[in-house]
Amino acid sequence: MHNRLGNHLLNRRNLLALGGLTGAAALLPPGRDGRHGPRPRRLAHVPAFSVEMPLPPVARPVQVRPDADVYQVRIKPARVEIVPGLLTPVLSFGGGFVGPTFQVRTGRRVIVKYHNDLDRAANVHLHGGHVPSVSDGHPMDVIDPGRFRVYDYPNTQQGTTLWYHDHSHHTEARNVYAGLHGFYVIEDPAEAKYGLPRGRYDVPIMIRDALIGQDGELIYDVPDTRTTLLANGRPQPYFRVAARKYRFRLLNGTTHRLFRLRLEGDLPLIQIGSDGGLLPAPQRMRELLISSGERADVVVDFSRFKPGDQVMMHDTSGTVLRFDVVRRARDHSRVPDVLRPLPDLPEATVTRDVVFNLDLTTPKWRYLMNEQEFDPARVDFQVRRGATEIWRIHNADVERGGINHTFHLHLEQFRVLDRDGEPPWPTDLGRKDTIYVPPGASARIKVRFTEHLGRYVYHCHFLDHSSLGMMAQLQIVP
Ligand SMILES: [Cu+2]
Repeated sequence: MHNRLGNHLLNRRNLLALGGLTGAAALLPPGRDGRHGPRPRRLAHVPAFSVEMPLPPVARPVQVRPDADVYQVRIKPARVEIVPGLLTPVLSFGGGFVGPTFQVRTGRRVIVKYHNDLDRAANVHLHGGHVPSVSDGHPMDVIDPGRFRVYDYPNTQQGTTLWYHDHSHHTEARNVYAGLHGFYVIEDPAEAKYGLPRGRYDVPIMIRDALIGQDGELIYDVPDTRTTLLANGRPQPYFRVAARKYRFRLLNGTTHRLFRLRLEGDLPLIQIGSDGGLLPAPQRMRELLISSGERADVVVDFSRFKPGDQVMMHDTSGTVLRFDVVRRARDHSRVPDVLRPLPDLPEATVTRDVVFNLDLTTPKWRYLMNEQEFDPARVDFQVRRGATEIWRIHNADVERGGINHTFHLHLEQFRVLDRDGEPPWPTDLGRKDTIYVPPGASARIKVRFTEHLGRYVYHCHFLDHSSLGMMAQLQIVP
């Protein structure tokens, strides 16, 4: 009896964890803005620093054509080891908890055929990608179970760290939480001259959180409960480094969290790039604020350390990972004082307002942008191709201690002009596609819509919010 009940709960948890429909509605409202607190449950014991941080596998093309590299990836359920000794059912791109890393080049077209082997719809959004509408992974363009879809990426943008993740409407938060995420790194021949760390010293690190039950199951609950920090899919791992400079491509792969990252002893995080590529100049940071979906390209110099030394990377909520210095190494890499200049944008001809707001007055809270829930049949902003626009992003949620939001625009990288009339934050510099907007605050961004036409979305990148409606649609017209 007791066991059967236990099994029942376990099965139900697995269903929830993997996005089944049973009871899902009850678990949806996220975070401190939600109606449910954490429920009592048995959690896995997660030891710190007991596993090495893995590198996601690198995707290999199945065909190299004169005009494009062709890849195939299966979206499928998998069982992976996250906590040592436990197998966790996840949703995966290609079988791993962090999908294969695409390493592509500026100017080289890539075609990816994704087969959906799941029992539910999914899709693939290339976050930060400058891609035609049909390949963007619009929330309504889903791949039904048993079907496939071909995504065509021109890779005309400059080198940068993108990522790809599920964006199927209403299910994106739980699908990404369950593992539908991976890196897409655009390498740019124009970057070679800077002499930055490269090859094995250029390392992507996806940082995210999780709540893991005693049998290894990923539990999808309110974000505040996700207390286990993962780096490339393993809890608080160690990573062996040489005493030299590294380039770390940091991604906040959570669906709903801010990280404030710091290295032990205030070792600087030298930020060289953000969402859309290299910065005009490196920024030495003691603390790096990075919200869901954002990337920060940083150089860390371990040359002052000797073998045997350890350097922790902390978030305010706990330790993320530990760098173990294991050897000395020659280092010919450098961080030049001047990196990639940002071209001027034309004068803006259109100004728009985007307001995040939760309606707490209805029994079922409503997650709104400009007072409306997402409706795929509605175009919220019609944009002229070629136009340069200023968008004022405002977070109106100041009640109940305030609710955080993040803003993500598909298709184009933007610049942050100012925040409440003050200069942008250090982490706003460069080309951005995602920014954190605190309660009551505003940010002005400037963006130019270049060659592509069609439907795209912009939304809160706390996917627990966007999946409930905090998303809107733009259409670019000739
Ligand atoms: Cu939000």
